[in-house]
Amino acid sequence: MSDNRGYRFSFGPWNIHEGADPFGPPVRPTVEYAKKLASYKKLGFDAIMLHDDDVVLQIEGKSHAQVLKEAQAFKNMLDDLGLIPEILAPRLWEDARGIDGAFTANDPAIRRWAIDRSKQCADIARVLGTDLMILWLAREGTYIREAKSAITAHRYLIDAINVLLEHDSSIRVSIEPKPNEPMDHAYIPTIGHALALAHQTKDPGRVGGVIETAHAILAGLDPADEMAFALQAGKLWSVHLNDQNGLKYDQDKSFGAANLRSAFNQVRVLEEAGYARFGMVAFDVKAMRTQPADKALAHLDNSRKLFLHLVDKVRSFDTQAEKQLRDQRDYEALEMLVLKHLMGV
Ligand code: XUL
Ligand code: MN
Repeated sequence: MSDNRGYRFSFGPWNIHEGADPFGPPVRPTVEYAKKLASYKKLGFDAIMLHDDDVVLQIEGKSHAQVLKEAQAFKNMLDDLGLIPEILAPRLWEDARGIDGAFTANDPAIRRWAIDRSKQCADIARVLGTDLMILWLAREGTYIREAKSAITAHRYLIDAINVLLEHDSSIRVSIEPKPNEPMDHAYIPTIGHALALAHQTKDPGRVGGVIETAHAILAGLDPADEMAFALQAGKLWSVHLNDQNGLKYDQDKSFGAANLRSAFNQVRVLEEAGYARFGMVAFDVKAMRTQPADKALAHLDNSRKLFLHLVDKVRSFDTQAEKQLRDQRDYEALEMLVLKHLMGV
């Protein structure tokens, strides 16, 4: 049994990936779904993130009864594997109808479809036994500002969340902010936006956030501070740890791979808040495109191990010296204390 230092870890089936990018085809064969699921426990993971169509394949066109039946069969399979479903998310962005956004589409028929599919997603979550629904608002934005009314679009988002809260009295909705990609301008770019929106809904206590490292960096913000903002409000309901090399496309690099000190500070803020008691640590990471197939699970293993090393680093950090240096306002020495601790010298 591996020592997870009190944490529970999660990832999504999409984190085992064929390596395709917008400029090239897949470079690794598709890993059979059953094999993906079988790899979780071997890698030290207890939980799984899911989209509605990860649970019920080809979900569109299936009757509600059929969807719930397949969800139950999936739940039984997870139980057999000993896997906990962490979150469920409606994958609205892969349907052609959502091209101009789903909840914020100008066309009312598309908005209705998005809400109906999300309500169904809440029903699947209930069958699976999770109350946490993630909304990554992928295409809720525009390529050009003139394409939609942003004021109306934000109200549509609030309306959609209200419908979900009313539909299921126990569901919690967790918004995953991201400033861009696939859209040029996304409507909910930061956790500040997400929580402000949460407070305008009918039941703000059931609307929170999930912070992804890369998304915070893409917004030009510090991921640890974004997490701290949500934590102090009791609103950090999941994290998608990964890494990102500056303002580029969403890289989903292994946790800590680009900026170890930033990763240390993310773990530090989670430790300070006692996050392990109430949340799971999900890694939204992808193997490098150039990684051969036989080693294309290492990014998950490495992210989890790196996280655990950093937990040890946070727990063994000399907080007495930290306090003294803070009191002395000797920030150069405090910085060196951190860097030398990370380097082990
Ligand atoms: C996209 C992203 C998604 C969500 C789940 O950038 O992070 O994978 O985490 O829908
Ligand atoms: Mn994510």
